[in-house]
Amino acid sequence: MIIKEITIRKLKMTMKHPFTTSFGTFQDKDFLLLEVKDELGNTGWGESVAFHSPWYNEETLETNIHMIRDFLIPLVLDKEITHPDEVSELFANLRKNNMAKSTVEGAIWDVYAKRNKMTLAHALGGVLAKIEVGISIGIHEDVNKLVETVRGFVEEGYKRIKVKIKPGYDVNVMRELRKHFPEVPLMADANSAYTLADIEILKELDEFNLTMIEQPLASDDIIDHATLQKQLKTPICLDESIHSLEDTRKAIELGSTKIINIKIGRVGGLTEAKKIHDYCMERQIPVWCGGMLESGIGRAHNIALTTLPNFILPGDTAGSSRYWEEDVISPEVVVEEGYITVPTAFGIGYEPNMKAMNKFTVEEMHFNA
Ligand code: OSB
Ligand code: MG
Repeated sequence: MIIKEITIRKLKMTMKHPFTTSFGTFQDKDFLLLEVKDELGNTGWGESVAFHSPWYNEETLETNIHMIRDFLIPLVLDKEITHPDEVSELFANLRKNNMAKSTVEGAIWDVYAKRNKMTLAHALGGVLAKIEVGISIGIHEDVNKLVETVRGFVEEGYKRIKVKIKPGYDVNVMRELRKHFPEVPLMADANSAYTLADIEILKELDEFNLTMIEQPLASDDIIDHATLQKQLKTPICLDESIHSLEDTRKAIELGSTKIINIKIGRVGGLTEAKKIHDYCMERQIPVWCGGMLESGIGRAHNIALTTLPNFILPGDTAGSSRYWEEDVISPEVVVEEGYITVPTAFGIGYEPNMKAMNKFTVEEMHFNA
């Protein structure tokens, strides 16, 4: 396979509702899509999950453009690539910038699956025909409103409810939710808002039988999380701290985490995501697929990955209508009774909706062999 053309698109979409985490609130979503075309005219799509500003990790939309344009494209354009696993090897001498790498690698996985007439799920070794999904709910300062929001999603059938927490908005909130929803699988995501000084508060969360608590401590920590896990009954799940299979191995060996949230962008692509999945499966560490408020292109990659057998906990891949009035894929991602049926069309399984895509595109950059 030879990649002959690459297009980077910068898009601006607005979410239906603002989303608040312990870092702050946002509603505008600026992001990149990348399209590759091979020598036979097949196309593949990838999405950068980097945000406009570096609040989740150090990458941004602009650093991704710089990396992709100046370093990554020259390594793949007009080069013979037999299998997408080779892409991470081509990128191996460039440090970090995982979301940028994943954008390019994801598009190459898609085009590879299409030219070999298979689904991306199949190309990855996926086995599930439908996947279970949960939903991630942002901070609502009014807890009664949060209860009503949660009720709506429980009634829609989402398989697990995750809520964002932050200091001062934690034990009280989880207590209220447990009172209203005694049986629903519930979890809390702190996005790194606590330190070990808060250990007494975090221990109080044990009372609510949470499926897990996600990334309570610093975004690059695996040491303090091990100290915390020893004192908590609730399993810790790492999100921000995991950038690679090596991080996964170390965190598991230290006892910092009992569950891994795999995000394709954070770990540098599908090849690394699959390695983490396989490593965790051998050690009976459950994994699930996190979300980054993606458009349908990124969600499609998440869905394909989630068909691997150790994705035994519901992910954050809610349907297109969760955030968007109109998504950039067709058909849109639909959740029924908490399940997404994995598409059977080749590659990512959804077609780009070019009309919507053009409407949201603010800039295009073309690269030819
Ligand atoms: O921590 O999982 C997270 C959104 C943006 C950045 C980080 C996170 C999230 C979410 C939302 O929780 C997941 C989604 O619906 O895409
Ligand atoms: Mg998280």
